[in-house]
Amino acid sequence: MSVAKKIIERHLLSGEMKAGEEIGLKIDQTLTQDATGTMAYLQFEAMGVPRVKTKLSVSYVDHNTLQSGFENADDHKFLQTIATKYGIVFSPAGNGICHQVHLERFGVPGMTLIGSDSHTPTGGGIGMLAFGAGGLDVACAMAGQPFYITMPKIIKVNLKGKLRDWVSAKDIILELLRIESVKGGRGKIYEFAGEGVKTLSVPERATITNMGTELGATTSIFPSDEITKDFLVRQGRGNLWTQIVPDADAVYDGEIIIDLNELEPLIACPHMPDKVVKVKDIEGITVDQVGIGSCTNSSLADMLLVARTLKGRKINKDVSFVVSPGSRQVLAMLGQSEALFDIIESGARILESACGPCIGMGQSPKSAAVSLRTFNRNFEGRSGTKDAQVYLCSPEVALAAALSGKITDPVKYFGKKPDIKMPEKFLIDDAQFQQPSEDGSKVEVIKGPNIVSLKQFTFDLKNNATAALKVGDNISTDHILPAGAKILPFRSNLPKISEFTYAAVDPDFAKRAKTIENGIIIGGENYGQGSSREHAALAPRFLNIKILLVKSFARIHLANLINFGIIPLTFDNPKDYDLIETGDALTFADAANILKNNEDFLIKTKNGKQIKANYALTQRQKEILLAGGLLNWIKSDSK
Ligand code: MIC
Ligand code: SF4
Repeated sequence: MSVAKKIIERHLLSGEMKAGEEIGLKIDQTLTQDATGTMAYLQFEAMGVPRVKTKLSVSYVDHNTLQSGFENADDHKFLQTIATKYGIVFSPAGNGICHQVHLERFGVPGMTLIGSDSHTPTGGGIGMLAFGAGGLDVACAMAGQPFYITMPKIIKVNLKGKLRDWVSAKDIILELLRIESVKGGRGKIYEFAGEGVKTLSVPERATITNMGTELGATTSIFPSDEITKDFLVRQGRGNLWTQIVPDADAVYDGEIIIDLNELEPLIACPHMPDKVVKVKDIEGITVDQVGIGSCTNSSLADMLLVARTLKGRKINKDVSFVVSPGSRQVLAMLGQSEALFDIIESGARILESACGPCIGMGQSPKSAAVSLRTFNRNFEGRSGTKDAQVYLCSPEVALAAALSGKITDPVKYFGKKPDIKMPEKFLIDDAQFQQPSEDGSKVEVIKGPNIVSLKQFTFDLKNNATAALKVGDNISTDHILPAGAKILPFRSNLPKISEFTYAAVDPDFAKRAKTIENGIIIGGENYGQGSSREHAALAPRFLNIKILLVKSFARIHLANLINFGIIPLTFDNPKDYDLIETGDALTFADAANILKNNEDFLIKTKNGKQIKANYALTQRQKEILLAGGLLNWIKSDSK
């Protein structure tokens, strides 16, 4: 058996480990972050469970840390009080980015983890089976419910050889993105194996599993081996290590071979993480901004590389260079050595240990800027500047650009790579994690004015709907509901945030949708890729969207649509996409009856043509839709 199958088998509550079948998994740990967490905890609260039933649940504040109004601070207080009430560890702002901190202080090989953030598979770097999910699915897991997924195919990524100097883990995942594309990973777990695995440290592995998300993968995982043990020992958690390696005769559903010796520095061009080219092929482009950080490249190893490389050098005067260490531990350890001094002296701007520029929480680049970032997403407008050209690359490539002012191949630019020595022991100080109170019954949950109560939906679709919007392929949840410093503070306020739905794609969408009783959105391939934000389903539902009809869906968004009672349909014949335009009136038989009786979903277009739509839903998912969403279903007798 593969590593992934071994862990799935140990956590299987329902279904069979056959690719394509629905399986229910027992979840050991959960994590949330503040941008999705407020909604997740409101939903958990509505379930009426007195205390979380997981082995460990952690609530992080790392996204909405810019407090330019009362909203984010209201959310933080709510999260702190609800955590202590219900048995959740609270990690306040300043502690660091959830995935980096979880790896350092909480991750355990062989355990299952779900998080209300799409980059939760970062935990795969330490041998966890970790999934991104909508906030409501995380709330359910905290209440002791299974987590349902379609059993993925397990793809072996066979790493051969060893990386050369200035080529890094980021280049491995960029290479995989080049090969597989942003939709290539759907329905798959990428399991890393082969000789090359032994040459990669836990943070390097985590860089790779983190960005497996950009492939659309269900998750990605590395074995738990001696290197994992070494990491845990240095973190003072060696007792939690267990070996989990594939059997010698492990069977996989496919194999991809990457020869690390042959890899060169790579870079993803605007505006998709899979638009990957060799750095040397686009050398010379002038760079305005460089950012090093985010949950994919903010570990101590990354930061020490930055410090050692910048020592005695100065950042190009035309480059705005920002560095965000991933956690308090990383920042404190930089402060203990000369490393922080070397970074500051080079001309860098040091940011808080948080998501920051990765989610447009500050540091939006200048108009039409070229920005090189070690982050994981470069969707159009995500930086906060609509016409910015954002490239994704390794810290090595970012450093060469920050110093030279141009896109530059670091292999040629730098000569020998500095030797980075990791400390024997990490600085361990867990004082900033707040443990929940023993008896939560007396704890008051504080809800400031930014926390707006949940809205309950019902299934009220009959036999007609109007096409409220038509969009193309690879629509991300950043397109559906943008993030950034101006919109993120309304994540706990559905009526307000829904006004921004599709704002950058069609500024009139929200107003128009509200006037339609039953709306349909028409989409292309891989609809809903990217972030796990359930607001990308909730806000459209609030605006009366009842059906999504697309060529194909991304996994987390599909689950979120069902959770909030939106019927997810796919074109039986993708060419029928051309038969519907925005504003068209569409008719069909009674929608509830179609679902109940398993009938074909036949849609009559404005011109009288008939379109067949498919719905690959389990009985459980149909019941959820007919109940008006997961929260209603959980509370109803049908469960
Ligand atoms: C992101 O990287 O897009 C986010 C912000 O971390 C999201 C979660 C969110 O939208 O709150 C994610 O990746 O799921
Ligand atoms: Fe935060 Fe960016 Fe990571 Fe999302 S991808 S969790 S915004 S650092």
